[in-house]
Amino acid sequence: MGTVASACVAALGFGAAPAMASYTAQVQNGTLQIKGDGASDKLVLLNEPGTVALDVGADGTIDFSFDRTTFTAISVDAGKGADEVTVQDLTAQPLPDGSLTIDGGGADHHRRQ
Ligand SMILES: [Ca+2]
Repeated sequence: MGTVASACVAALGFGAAPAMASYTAQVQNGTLQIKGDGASDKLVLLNEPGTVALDVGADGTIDFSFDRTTFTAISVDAGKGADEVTVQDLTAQPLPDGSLTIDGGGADHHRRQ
């Protein structure tokens, strides 16, 4: 006699990513991977004590926040478009040189201290 196991697993989750955000961000293998789409977007990377926060659209609202202990490098792939990536250091512990990679077609990035 066989038993039919019927399992209905709801694996569909609404993640932390807001639907409107044109960037996605996740930690993978110790690297915080930030990906933009083809549109022109502003991205502010806030280097805060213990946390790196991302403000997509530079509208003052934090869209993503990651614990600094979960990654050792940051990779930004801004995608196509005239993206503007700003790094703002709000802590005395700046991101180590070389740990931040910014890639993207028309990416224009600068650093504010
Ligand atoms: Ca935002």
